[in-house]
Amino acid sequence: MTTPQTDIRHDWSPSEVLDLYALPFSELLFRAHHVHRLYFNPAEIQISTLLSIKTGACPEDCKYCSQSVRHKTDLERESILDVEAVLEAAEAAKAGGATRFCMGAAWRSPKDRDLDKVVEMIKGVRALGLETCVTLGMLKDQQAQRLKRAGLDYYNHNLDTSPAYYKEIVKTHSFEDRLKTLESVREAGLNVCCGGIVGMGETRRDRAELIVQLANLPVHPQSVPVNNLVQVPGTPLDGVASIDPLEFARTIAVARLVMPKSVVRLSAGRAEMSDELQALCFFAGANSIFYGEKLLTTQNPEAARDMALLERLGMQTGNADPA
Ligand code: SAM
Ligand code: DTB
Ligand code: SF4
Repeated sequence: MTTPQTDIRHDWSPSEVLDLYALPFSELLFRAHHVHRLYFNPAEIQISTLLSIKTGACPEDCKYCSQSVRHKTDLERESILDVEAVLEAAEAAKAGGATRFCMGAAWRSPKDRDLDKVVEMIKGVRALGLETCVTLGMLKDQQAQRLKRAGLDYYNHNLDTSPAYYKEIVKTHSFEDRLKTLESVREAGLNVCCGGIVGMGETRRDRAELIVQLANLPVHPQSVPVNNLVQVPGTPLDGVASIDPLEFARTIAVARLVMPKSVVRLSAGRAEMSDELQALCFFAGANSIFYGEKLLTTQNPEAARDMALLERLGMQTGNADPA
């Protein structure tokens, strides 16, 4: 048997990543699980709770998203929430066992006055003893620095798919724009949460090229969300062929292998997944989930179902800190 690749690399080529994808399924999962155990307690899962702090009416045209003003979805738009309402939700998330509270806004990029309120939210959530994450769209350097000064722990900004396929999915901003924001966030000293979506009609090569882009960033994102597309009626991607569940598990395993120390989050799409597929994903190296009945605008599994699943699997919630 070849020794699993365990060093931290930033020079992955698409063909190497495609070779990992092409391994026999059990071999790929075995290798990924082996690497997972080198850095993490395999029985531990980090849980984050999400809240949409500004919903809908986004000027961008991302084909997967319920919140674009260009798509006719049933979503009710909502202007930015009051700080008190956000802190109430954060307290409830903490009481439910979450260790991180993630706040998402449907903006192309925040205005400086939008950040005034977000800064208050970050300070308040931190004071409750929770880690903080926000996802607000594209940032300028000084905005990222301001969020860092407010005490923000993580900024989420996904690359979403391969550079080539990105152009098919989003026309109002570019893959390069995404990379620029990631640089501002990294330079500000914030932890980076960056991953993508599968099941958008992309090829395996697109998935491999997304993973190459993530792994070849100057620092691996500390958190890598892997979302399975939630198909939303009224969005252009509603009705696209869904991804084979085993291919989804392979994607988790490949992400784990090339970013061994990153926390890999089994993100959107769990409500539509079987318990068995989720168990396979945890074995393949996923060690974080979104917890609570709602993602941003779509359904997540009920908290009780998740707790029951973790118990059946003999897993516990925790920080999933690298060993
Ligand atoms: N507007 C900001 C942005 O685009 O970065 C933040 C919010 S946006 C909703 C955050 C991420 O959610 C997207 O980058 C995408 O990865 C994910 N997402 C959005 N809609 C999704 C869907 N229907 N299914 C799966 N993931 C989705
Ligand atoms: C991420 O990668 N997934 C989360 C979080 N980052 C912000 C969002 C998932 C959104 C799923 C669709 C929705 O609920 O609107
Ligand atoms: Fe707007 Fe973000 Fe949705 Fe794109 S993914 S439409 S930027 S909220």
